[in-house]
Amino acid sequence: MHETDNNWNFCLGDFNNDGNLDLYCIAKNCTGSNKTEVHILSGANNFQSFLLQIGTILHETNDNWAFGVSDYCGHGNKDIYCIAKRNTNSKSTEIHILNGENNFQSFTCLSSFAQLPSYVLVQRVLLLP
Ligand SMILES: [Ca+2]
Repeated sequence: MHETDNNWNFCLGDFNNDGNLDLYCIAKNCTGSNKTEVHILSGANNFQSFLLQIGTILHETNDNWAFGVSDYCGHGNKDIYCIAKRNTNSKSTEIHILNGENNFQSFTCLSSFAQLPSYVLVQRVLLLP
């Protein structure tokens, strides 16, 4: 992995469920895909190869954003929690959850939509085109 800067955030999570924590390197802007990108380094070989490099459905982000990794939907794949801290349309801290089931190409899991806390539901409505 090349040198990084404030455009990058890092989180640990087991992407491929092999028992080794992998390193999620999140490129917020100046990405080739013009989306927030995730580059996941394999913990099985001490982070010497990538398990996934992909542009997510989330637009480019900046220092107003923080990220975390956990299985929100309970499907066994880790989701990425994208937290918008300020300058949001809702004037509140927002959480956007990228679905780990399809390599972060959708927000949350529609199957569990009804179970989402109300603040996520509000955010989900804001995300609709
Ligand atoms: Ca792993």
